[in-house]
Amino acid sequence: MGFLDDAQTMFDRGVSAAKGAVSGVAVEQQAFAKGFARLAADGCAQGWHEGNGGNLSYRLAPEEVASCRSFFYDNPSSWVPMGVRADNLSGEFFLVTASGSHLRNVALDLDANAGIVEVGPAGDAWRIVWGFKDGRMPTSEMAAHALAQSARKEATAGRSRVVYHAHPAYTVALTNVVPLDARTFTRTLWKAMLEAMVAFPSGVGVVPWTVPGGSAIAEATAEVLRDHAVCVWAHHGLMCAGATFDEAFGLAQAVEKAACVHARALMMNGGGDRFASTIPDEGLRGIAEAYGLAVNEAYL
Ligand code: 2HA
Ligand code: ZN
Repeated sequence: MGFLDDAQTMFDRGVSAAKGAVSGVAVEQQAFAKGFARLAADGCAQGWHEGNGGNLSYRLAPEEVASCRSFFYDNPSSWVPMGVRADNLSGEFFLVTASGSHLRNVALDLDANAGIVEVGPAGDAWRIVWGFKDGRMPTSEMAAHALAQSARKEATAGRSRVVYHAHPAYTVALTNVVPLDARTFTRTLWKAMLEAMVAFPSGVGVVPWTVPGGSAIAEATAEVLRDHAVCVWAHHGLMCAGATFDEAFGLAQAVEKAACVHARALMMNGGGDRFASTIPDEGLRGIAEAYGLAVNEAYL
């Protein structure tokens, strides 16, 4: 739904639709918002978002904040504590999916199923400046998104902007049968198929079963994301990050493809993991050299 379809809600929040209409391209029509909606739809097409499963956040660039400002509510919401703190997010703006929203609906109605929050000066609270129509709120995993965004911003000198949480089935299934240490889990995926190491040379970290939605999973995930672009949540899903929507989505695809190959190989092999052939250890080093990858040496 375009913003003019819902002018009454906008007026209720103190926004002049007329002001927005004459001062730029609607938020929904801007490239970052289209990329956000497309990733949500693509994740659904993969079968990774049953019901309201999964969530997505994007850290706006300063010029994107500038081009959205005329559409922001005149009266933002009051500040809501995040339950975690990230100094380097002070003053940042995020487009985030709404709590309870089904990702299949994000592209159809962005300002109901997502919204933009501003992070406060202390990096420990957010307020709504756009979207989250009809009293919606940011995702239940807002704390995890905040600390993940913070960790990846730091790890990539500010390049990373997208954090994506999905429930891909083979990745989740693998957490039932593969030891949950990062080295074993990473090598299992790397050895399943060539593209795995190419896509995630820093490997994947794993957070053992943790109740979602709070600061515990947020802190454990941020610890992993300091030196990995992907964090697997045992018996739940994965959280991954990238500079672009393509990068984050491609990572999730590569992890899930490798998990799928390994799972199918186990099935073909009667359940055992002593395969007739795998990529040997020297083969992994060979991939790293051939592609010039900044590979995590501890996992070779
Ligand atoms: O329902 O995926 O992790 C959203 C989630 C919680
Ligand atoms: Zn989830």
